[in-house]
Amino acid sequence: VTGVLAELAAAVGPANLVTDPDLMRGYLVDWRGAHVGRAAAVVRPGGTEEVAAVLRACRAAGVGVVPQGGNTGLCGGAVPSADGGEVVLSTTRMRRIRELDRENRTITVEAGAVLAAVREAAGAAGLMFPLSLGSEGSCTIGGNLATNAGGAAVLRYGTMRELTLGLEVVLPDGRVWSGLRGLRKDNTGYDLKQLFVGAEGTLGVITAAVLRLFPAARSRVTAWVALPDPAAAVELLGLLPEDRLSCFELMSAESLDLVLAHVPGARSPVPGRWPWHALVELTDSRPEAALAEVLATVLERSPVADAVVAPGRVLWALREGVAEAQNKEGPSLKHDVTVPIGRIPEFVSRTDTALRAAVPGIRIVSYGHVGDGNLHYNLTKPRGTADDEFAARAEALATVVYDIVAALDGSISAEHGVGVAKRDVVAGYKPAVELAMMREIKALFDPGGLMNPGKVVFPAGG
Ligand code: FAD
Ligand code: S2G
Ligand code: ZN
Repeated sequence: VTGVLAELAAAVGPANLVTDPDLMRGYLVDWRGAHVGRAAAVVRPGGTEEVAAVLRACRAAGVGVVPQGGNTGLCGGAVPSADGGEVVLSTTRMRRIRELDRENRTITVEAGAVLAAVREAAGAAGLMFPLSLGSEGSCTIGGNLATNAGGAAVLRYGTMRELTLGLEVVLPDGRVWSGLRGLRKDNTGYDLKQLFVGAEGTLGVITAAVLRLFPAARSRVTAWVALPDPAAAVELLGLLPEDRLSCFELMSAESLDLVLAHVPGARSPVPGRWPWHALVELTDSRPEAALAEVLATVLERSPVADAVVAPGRVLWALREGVAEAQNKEGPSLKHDVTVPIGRIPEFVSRTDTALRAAVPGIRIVSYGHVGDGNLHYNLTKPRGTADDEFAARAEALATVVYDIVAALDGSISAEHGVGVAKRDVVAGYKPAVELAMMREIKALFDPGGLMNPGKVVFPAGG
């Protein structure tokens, strides 16, 4: 690997080739500390041509490359393996917003641009980029594309897949594909950009994208509602006006309990103890949309037990607080699942029952984007038990969860992707022909298996 280091230094400039173990450390561990890798170096290219030079050099030397953006991924996809022979390619220097085209309602950004900065740039132009994740302060557009990120506004605006019109990608052999077209219609052959959205860096490095912009929300109302059960949540969801509903997040009592215990100053918005809670947000591009009245009318004839309208930032802080709060209670066994929306109640009752029987005292931290059928069904150990004892049951408990998801025609990874964390288990829930097609595409673009080695799919026969 030392031979290639000189070439990498030449490609990105010595200051952007990091080999010092202390300086590399942050790039080698994921956000949760669940995945730790080793690397020969971290390279920080400043632009597309430098990325191409890096990939050419690594390919010639047979060195694996792990693309990394904000390193907020939750499946270990952005950290290298433990063998120490790979190079982490950090896009964080490539953060320019190249162009905002108001008439075309598009914005062209580089892969390392942070999501919050892109949302801010759209807002400054009186428009909106709607992707909304708790990690927006650190995650990058390249990572959002590579994981096909979802988040809170999917039910209104779709996932990253629906928000993207064009991509610039450096292929594993160093060729640059400039597909930065801002067209809503372009039927001139295969829709190649969609191969790279959700590929988690296994088919090439995304270096720029053309993203869709939307009218800004000029009126907004956010409410917190107490609910007796998930069936009431699904019934309420069906009563809300689809053209105004932008977010519908469900939370179990255990999820809120963790936030109240670990987020300073957090208070439940509704008095009393309720088994389920939901955050509901309506928006409209017209300033005088009288959304509070619309919401009040719906709530009156819905099965909610209590409801309160409050400033969005207060309620969102409670919702976004769950991710961090879980980390404070020992290992969070995460299951980022989705089922057809009407089957959420059946999924919850069947899986809760099975898990409470298997692990008495287990805490089921289930919350998330039920508006689009996605639930973060995360498990925390019973109070007073040892971390490693609970973590040792991860595989068996995941099988219980995923078998029920599969029985309900759902998916065992809704928005976070596969990475290494779910690579093996996903293979068990996909038809053989689908796995074969994915491997054939991987072999076509990256015959040497050097792009993000070991992530998402095993090479054929691997
Ligand atoms: P990284 O973690 O750096 O990388 C993620 C994957 O993309 C890796 O496989 C990496 O190799 C690849 N990659 C990164 N950049 C590139 C590139 N330029 N080209 C090719 N491949 C690349 N996710 C959701 O979908 N919805 C949520 O609601 C959500 N909420 C979150 C809340 C918190 C508090 C946290 C910590 C995470 C959350 N996430 C959520 C997960 C994570 O933020 C997303 O997956 C995000 O899109 C990752 O972006 P990133 O820049 O951090 O990517
Ligand atoms: C969210 C990320 C955190 C988790 O907060 O919406 O996507 O624990 C999640 O799953
Ligand atoms: Zn989420």
